[in-house]
Amino acid sequence: MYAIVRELPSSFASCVTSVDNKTDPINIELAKKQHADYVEVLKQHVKGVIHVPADEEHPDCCFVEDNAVIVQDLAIINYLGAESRRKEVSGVENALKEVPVIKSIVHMHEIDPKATLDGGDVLYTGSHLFVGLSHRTNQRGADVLIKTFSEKCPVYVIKSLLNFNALHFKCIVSMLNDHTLLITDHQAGHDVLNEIKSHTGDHYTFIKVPEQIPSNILSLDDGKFIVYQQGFPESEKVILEELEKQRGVKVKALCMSELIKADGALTCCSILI
Ligand code: CIR
Repeated sequence: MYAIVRELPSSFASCVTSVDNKTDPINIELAKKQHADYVEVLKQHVKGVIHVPADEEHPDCCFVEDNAVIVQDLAIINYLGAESRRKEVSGVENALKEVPVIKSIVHMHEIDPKATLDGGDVLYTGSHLFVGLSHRTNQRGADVLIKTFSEKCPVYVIKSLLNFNALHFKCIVSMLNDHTLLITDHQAGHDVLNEIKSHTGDHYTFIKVPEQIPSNILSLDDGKFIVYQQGFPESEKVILEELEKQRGVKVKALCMSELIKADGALTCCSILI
């Protein structure tokens, strides 16, 4: 497995965010350190890490997950929901050209100029691809994924997220392995769970975590090792009990406080291929 990451720019504090950071502004040096710690963990668990240099014109550029969706050998370069982020994708596109398994790259904007989509709204489990509609991802964006990937795997559109205040689908649900998902134990999570079940029956086991932010974990080594957010003791209890103790998953907590201030989750800082 390869990972694409992008350095955190010094302009990071000008990112798009819904968090009110006035009283506790983003500490850039700490953010860079937290991001570097994340990359260090990745290095120990993937075959190669491809580094894309930071782009100071695009404060959110380190959130590479949003830039592309990849299924097997085919990559779509997204047209992001936030206008200020749309031009950041070229750096990631260049990196994708270096990855041997990627055989073709298409551009969402050329398939449908009205489609918008952030990769944070897409969960590809290996068996299914789920795309959540959100304030960033519209139906036409989801339609591009259906058109492009349906021959490779079933694509399901999840609509219930629109009733809630979450930025992305993967702020609510993330993957441990191809049969197990972590989901937030709030109404948004319950609705998403029911929608996923309506498409896939009992294919997935769901592990419910009490808080929203820690429902986004980074799963590596086919789910045998995970990174989770430090600082959420209620959810940590579930992770230690149900993942580490019961399933033998190796776990690592990382403090990503400064990235959380930018609405950043754990999955969003890498593209895993
Ligand atoms: C944004 O609002 O677009 C960025 N500040 C955060 C993006 C986080 N992306 C993700 O979770 N996939």
